[in-house]
Amino acid sequence: MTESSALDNLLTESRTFPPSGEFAAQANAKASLYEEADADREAFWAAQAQRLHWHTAPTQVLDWSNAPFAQWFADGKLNVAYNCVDRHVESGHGEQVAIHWEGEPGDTRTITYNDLKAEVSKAANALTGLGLAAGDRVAIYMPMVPEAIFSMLACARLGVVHSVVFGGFSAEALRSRIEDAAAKLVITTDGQYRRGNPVSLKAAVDEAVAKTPTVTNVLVVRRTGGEVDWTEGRDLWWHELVDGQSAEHTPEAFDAEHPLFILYTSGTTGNPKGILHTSGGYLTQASYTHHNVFDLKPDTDVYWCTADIGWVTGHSYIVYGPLSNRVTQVVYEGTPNTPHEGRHWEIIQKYGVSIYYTAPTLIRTFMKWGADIPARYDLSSLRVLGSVGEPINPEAWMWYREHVGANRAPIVDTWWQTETGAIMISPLPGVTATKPGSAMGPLPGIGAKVVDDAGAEVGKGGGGYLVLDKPWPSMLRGIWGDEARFRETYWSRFTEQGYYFAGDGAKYDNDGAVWLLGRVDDVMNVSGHRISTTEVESALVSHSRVAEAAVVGATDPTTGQAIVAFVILRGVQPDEDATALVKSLRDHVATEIGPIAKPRQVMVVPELPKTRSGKIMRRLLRDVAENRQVGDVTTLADSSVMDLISSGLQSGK
Ligand code: 6R9
Repeated sequence: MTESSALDNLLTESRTFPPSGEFAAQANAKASLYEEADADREAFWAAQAQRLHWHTAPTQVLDWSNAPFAQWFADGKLNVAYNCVDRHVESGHGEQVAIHWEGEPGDTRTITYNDLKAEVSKAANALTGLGLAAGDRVAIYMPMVPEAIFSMLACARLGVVHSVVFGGFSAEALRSRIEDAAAKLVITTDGQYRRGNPVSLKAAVDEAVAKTPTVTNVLVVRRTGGEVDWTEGRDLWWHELVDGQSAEHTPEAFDAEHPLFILYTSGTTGNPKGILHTSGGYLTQASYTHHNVFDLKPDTDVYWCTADIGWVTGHSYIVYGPLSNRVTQVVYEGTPNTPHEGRHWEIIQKYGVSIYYTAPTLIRTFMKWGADIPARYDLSSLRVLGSVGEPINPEAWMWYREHVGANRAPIVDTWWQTETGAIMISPLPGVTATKPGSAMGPLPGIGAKVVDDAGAEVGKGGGGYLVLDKPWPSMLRGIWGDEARFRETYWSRFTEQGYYFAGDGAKYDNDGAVWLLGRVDDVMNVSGHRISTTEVESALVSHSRVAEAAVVGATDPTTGQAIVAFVILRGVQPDEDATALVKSLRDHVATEIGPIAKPRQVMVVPELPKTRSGKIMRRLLRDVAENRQVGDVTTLADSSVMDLISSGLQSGK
């Protein structure tokens, strides 16, 4: 969404949806949470930490003396996997279904907490047998199969740090992440289903680990049954190694600040950043937010978060938050239109899903497919709807409310980031009167503000940058191996005030509700996935035919933003087939980064618009990409460049 269209919404949006008395009466969250948190923030978080089982209860809450490196509950000890699995078995819920797993081809698995405990214990024993110990790193490169969740929890159980790499990423993206974290083990599958077809995954691992000497083993789950190359001594089948292990494993307690995972996310420059999260504070906030924002009732609800575990939403709202709260949840392996466009609604009907958490890009896709599709299914079990990943436009919000939520289920638009670890800004169902398109306000215990360039809070109706003005339990503890970049990226913009700079633009409306307006840096948001313009540019210039490239995110009705690339070719090849070349450039980006980074359009241009200091003026390229009149060109080193670009494009070159 462009800033001006969001502003228009904001000025015209007057609809509000107060919670029903019926919902409010049964809600987990009460308005008093805000008062409690305001009265004594640290005492509030100490109380939330009681949601967890501590082997050694913490006496400390926040230590901010070494800011911006926070410590939360530092003298406490816990085991994250014990909290997500064993304690539910010990409290008599071993027979409760933890996961209703639905494979893309239609196969299913039902996993109870007893099963989960056995599977995680076996996997933990297997990893120990491979020589892994607390502090080591493991890369998990898998589709949405149950073993992906078992693997994450097995790592957590052993204090081993996992780095989940999205299964849609390329071998090269996997390689750089393995290398950065010096991972010893990669867990993967033979292949994965993509829109009904099995495709290889193991081959990408083979390619990646050929160049990563730290990796001693590759553990492979058989999923599609496709052919795989095998390196004896290095490669191991899951069913041969893990299935025969003992289902008994005693969890050890780790310090609250013991690292739990690294998750890579795009930055404005250079390589992806390895965002580091630790244990006690992270789990406290994941659990607290999941309980209050989704109103989870563990005995009756069926929850479904449609994210992939390759993203932070999958970490915090499929694995850690929900399982710590003894959820019964649906995990779906596949795409929403396989084998038909009603697949999600069919799954909701089948399992009686009551809480559904998805992304605006998917809601807009559902809108495109038509409201008659959800209308064919019984969705009456749904009672809370969530949205995450990008600003949700009011039209999509209203469609979601009407056609999915029957004008009854509250919608929670949840703003947060890989770096924040858990939800930060969101309405509370049963408490907050919502507005279509607004994330409303910071949760109890969270400090967030909209500030101007100088760091001063803007007034009602004002816009600026979103900052987080108080440390929070699930905050990132750094960028793996790069302290300077951590300080520079998040803490150098408002040093004086000590604010965390989120990189998002935001506004207050006249009632003080927060409206997120998208990134203010060179990070694009495509279908809720963060992709940096620089990353795609680097991929393009690594192609032999490209001399220079500039990439912009153009507004797209379905994906939020779409990648549009402008390239200058190296030399001229008279007989070159332009269509074939553009295709090869798009494919090249998919190979280098992954299919999600494939540009929607590649435009071949003779020049790029640059300032005198050589900075590419993406704003002007965005005008071209969005078919707008090109804006102010006075700061261009050569003001005729835009004419050259536009005329070249019109003549179809
Ligand atoms: C959880 C997640 C973070 C970026 C963030 C912002 C955008 C996420 C949003 C939202 C508006 C929401 N974003 N949720 N924008 N409203 N409810 O998505 O993490 O992948 O790290 O992306 O996504 O721009 O800065 P991550």
